[in-house]
Amino acid sequence: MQEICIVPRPQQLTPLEGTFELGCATRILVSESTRAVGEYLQELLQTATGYPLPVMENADGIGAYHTILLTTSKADAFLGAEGYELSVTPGGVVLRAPHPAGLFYGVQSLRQLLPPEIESSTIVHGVAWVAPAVTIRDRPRFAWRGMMLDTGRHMFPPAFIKRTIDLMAMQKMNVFHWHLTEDQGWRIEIKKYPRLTATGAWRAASPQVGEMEEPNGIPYGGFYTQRQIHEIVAYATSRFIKVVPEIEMPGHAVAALASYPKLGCTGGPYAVRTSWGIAEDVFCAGNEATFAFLEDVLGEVLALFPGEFIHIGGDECPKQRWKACPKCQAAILEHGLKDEEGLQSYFVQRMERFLNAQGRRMIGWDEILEGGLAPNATVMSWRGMQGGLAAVQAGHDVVMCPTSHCYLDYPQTQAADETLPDWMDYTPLEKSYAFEPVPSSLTPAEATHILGAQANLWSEFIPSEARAEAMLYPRASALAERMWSDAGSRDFEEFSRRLGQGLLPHLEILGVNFWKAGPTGGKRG
Ligand code: TNX
Repeated sequence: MQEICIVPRPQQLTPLEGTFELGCATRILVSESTRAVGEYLQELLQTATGYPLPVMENADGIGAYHTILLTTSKADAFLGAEGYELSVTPGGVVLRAPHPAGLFYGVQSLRQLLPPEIESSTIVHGVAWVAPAVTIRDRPRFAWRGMMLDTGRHMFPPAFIKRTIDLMAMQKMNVFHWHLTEDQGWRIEIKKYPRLTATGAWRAASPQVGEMEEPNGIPYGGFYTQRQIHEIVAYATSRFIKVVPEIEMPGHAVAALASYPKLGCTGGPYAVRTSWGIAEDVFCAGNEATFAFLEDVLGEVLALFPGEFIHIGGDECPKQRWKACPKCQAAILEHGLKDEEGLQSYFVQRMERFLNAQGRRMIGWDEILEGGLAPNATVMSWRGMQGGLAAVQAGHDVVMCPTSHCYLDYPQTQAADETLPDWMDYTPLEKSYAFEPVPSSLTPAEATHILGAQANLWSEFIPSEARAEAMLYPRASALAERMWSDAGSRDFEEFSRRLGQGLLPHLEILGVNFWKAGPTGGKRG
């Protein structure tokens, strides 16, 4: 019997005798609540097969010969918000889940059971569209299965964002963390502050390949219009992916300062940065105008992103400027704060109050713990697991994405690489796969505060889409498995086989430039 290869690994899988074959008579049966997923499946299967695969209403929730039934009726509630049961037999396919999201993930599993040519964007003749008979019962381990893309350092066009969303969905990831503002570029249109994109989206140069400074003399920039963002959020929603926007504060804000210099402690002038690394210039925390500005910006952000979480950054905010700024020092006195760390904490807490009042939850990088954590904040732990651990113990929710396993901008080859700086640690596929988001010191009750994990792609050294894909895949696939599958199953050899025989051939046909290790050291794009 042929080995069944699905990534991420399903919780329970039982191979059966025989196969199911898609044919020109195959129909997709849905009810009102499952129609959208049915139409998604139709689209997925129609292009390569050329079969009509009509989507038909069938209220009784009972399959018929040669149908693919998608139903929520009589589904096992234990499967939760995202779990599903898939039964593939020679006579037909039944996909059952309590909620449409579960059906969507069942569709992703069914997709991987079919020959990889199913991914073709044109009709393929001469392929038998068979799936091995099997029953699968599956549900995710974590609710937050994220991927972050830094569009501040380098811009990726909307079509690439949508493609990334599709690939995330295929691997059952459900949070797209969109890093939209940086020292080197402000990428989101804000109607009230047009200079943010007129000025802040453009830089005079970027560092040369592999360098932190050394400008290359080539102007660079771009931004997403609100209309494009609206469309991308809708696209993600149709794939059960929540979009978490990140607006960086108080640091990583030089592009905003270049646009509105009064928001900085020195008043500028500032230029959108042309080098990587941490900037000393940050938002002035002693100026009411800063808060008014940020609340206006977030107001427009909230209208575009309906999801629960808003990311406010909070990382890498040097305190030199605040130390020398009369307004910041006055604010420390006025609010009875201890020092500049206290001021950062005041800043973040004030933004949290604003977001909570609008019915949203705030998330930030683990530096938001310094000087006292905002009362309801969720922490994204990147400098190791320690910040996340401390936050959980203080009763906060946490998303784990330590540099050690989850930073996919780090090299995956040990060979010298002049396109990357030396401070990045070697992070091969095997290392990402070995990731465990829940520290063993947590009690089961504490562990429920670990919402999940995330793959992060910072883009200082990722100037192209091809390069982005080479860095993301398949390491993101390894992390996707750690986010979805049970903690117990972590046999790297077995995973590699499943990846090589299952997911990667699909990605190949989708034209994904995934990393290929080998004598040449892989494609860099
Ligand atoms: C640290 S992770 C940063 C980013 C850089 C990244 C490079 C984090 C919150 N801050 O600004 O892009 O390292 O790996």
